[in-house]
Amino acid sequence: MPQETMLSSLHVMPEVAASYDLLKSKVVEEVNHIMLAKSNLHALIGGENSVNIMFTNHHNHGEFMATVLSTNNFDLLERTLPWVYRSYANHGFSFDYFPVELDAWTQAIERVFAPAHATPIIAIYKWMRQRHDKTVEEAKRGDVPVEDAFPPSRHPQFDAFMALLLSGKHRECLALCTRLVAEGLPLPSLFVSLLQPAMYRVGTLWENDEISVAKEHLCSSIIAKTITLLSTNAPVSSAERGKVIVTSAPNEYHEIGAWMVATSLELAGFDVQYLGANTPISELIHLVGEEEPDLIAVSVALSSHIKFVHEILDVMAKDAKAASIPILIGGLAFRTNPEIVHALGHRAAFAQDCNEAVGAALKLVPAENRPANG
Ligand code: B12
Repeated sequence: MPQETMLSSLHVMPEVAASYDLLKSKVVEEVNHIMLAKSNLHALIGGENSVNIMFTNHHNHGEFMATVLSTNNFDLLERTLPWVYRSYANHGFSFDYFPVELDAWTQAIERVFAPAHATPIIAIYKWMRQRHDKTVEEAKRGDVPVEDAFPPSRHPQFDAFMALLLSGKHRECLALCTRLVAEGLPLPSLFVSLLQPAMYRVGTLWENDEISVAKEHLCSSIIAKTITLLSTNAPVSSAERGKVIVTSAPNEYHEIGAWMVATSLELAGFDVQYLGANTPISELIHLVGEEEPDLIAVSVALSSHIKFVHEILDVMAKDAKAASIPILIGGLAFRTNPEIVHALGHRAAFAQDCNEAVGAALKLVPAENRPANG
C-alpha cells in the first residue's frame, strides 16, 4: 500500500515556488493538452460547452497553487479544495474529473520541471489525490456560504432591494438607496448593510448555478452605478485627513469592495486616489513615488492573489519613498483566511469592511501627518 502523505510534511523551498510561478502557464498548457486527449472528457466536464470553463479552472488552479507554494499555506489549500469541487460540480462537472485532472497536473509537472523541483510539488498533488474521497464528501456536505459566514446586520429593506437587483431594475434600486440615505442612513452603513450582502448573495446564487454569469454582471453593474451616483451627491467631511491610494491587487478584477472603501474614506475627509481593479505592482509603486500618500489600501478577493500582497510589501520595503508608508489590507481573501492576516503581523493592518476601514485609516495616519497640521 502506498505511504500516505501528511499535510504537515508538505513544504517547498522559495526557489521551487518561484519556478512554479514562472512556469505555471507552460504547465497549464500541458494540462489542457493532456485533458483534451481524454476520450471521456465530455462526460467528465458535463459536455463540450464546458471546455472553456475547464481551461479557466486550470488557469485559476495554477494561480492559486502559486500562492499556496509561495506562502507554504497548505491549510488554505485544504480549506479551498471542497469549495472548488462543489463550484464546478454545480456547473455540471463530475467529481470524477478531479482525480483525472490532478493526475494530468502531476504528469505535466514531471514534463516541465527538473526532478529536484518536481518532487516536492508532486508530493502536494499526491496529497490532493489521496484526499479526493474526503474532498468529495466535504463538497457534498457544503460549507457555510460566504454570506452566512459573515452575518451582516442586513437592512430590513434587504429582500426588497435583492428582488429589484435580480430583476435588473436599476432605477428602482437607486431610488430605494437614495430614500434610505435621505432618511439618515450614512453611505458606508448602506454599503455594509445592503449592497455588500446583496453581492454576497449574488455570489452564492452564482456558485450554486442559480443565476447566470450575465445576471451576476448585471447586478455588479447596477451596484457600481448606484455607488457612483450616491457618492457623487454625498457630503464630504471638511476635515483634512491625509492622502490615500486605494487599489485592487494585480490580476484582481473584483473592485466593488475597494470602491466602497475608497468612497467611505473620501467621505470621512481623506484625499483618495482610487485606482480600481488589477493594478500592476510596478505602476502602483511609480504612483506612490509621485503622490507620496500617507496610506496605501489594497483589496484582495481571490485567495490566489494573496501572494501579491507579500510582493507589494517586499517591493515597498525596498523602496526609499514607500518603505515608511503604512499599508491597509482587506477583502474577502483575508476575511475567509484570517491566519494570513495574523501571519503578516505588523507588516500590514487589516479591516473587515468599509466602515472599519475608516477607523483603521484614522489610526494609521496620525493627526500630525495631516495637511492642516503640516
Ligand atoms: C461580482 C463578482 C465578480 C465580478 C467582479 C466585478 C467587479 N467589477 O468588481 C467578476 C465577474 C469580474 C468576477 C470574476 C471572478 N470571480 Co467573482 N465574485 C463576484 C461576487 C459575486 C461579488 C464581489 C463583490 O462585489 N462583493 C461585495 C463587496 C462589497 O464585498 P467585499 O469585496 O468583501 O468588500 C468588503 C470587505 O471585504 C472590505 N474590503 C474589500 N476590499 C478592501 C480593502 C481594504 C484595504 C479594506 C480595509 C477593506 C476591504 O470592505 C468591503 C466593503 O465593506 C463575489 C461573491 C462574494 N461573496 O463576494 C464573487 C467571488 C469573489 N468570485 C469568485 C470567483 C471564483 C471568481 C472568478 C475566479 C470566476 C471565474 N471562474 O473566472 C473570477 C476571477 C476574476 C479575477 N481575476 O479577479 C469567488 C471567489 C472564491 C475564492 N475562494 O477565492 C466568489 C466568492 C464567488 C463564489 N461564491 O464562489 N467576480
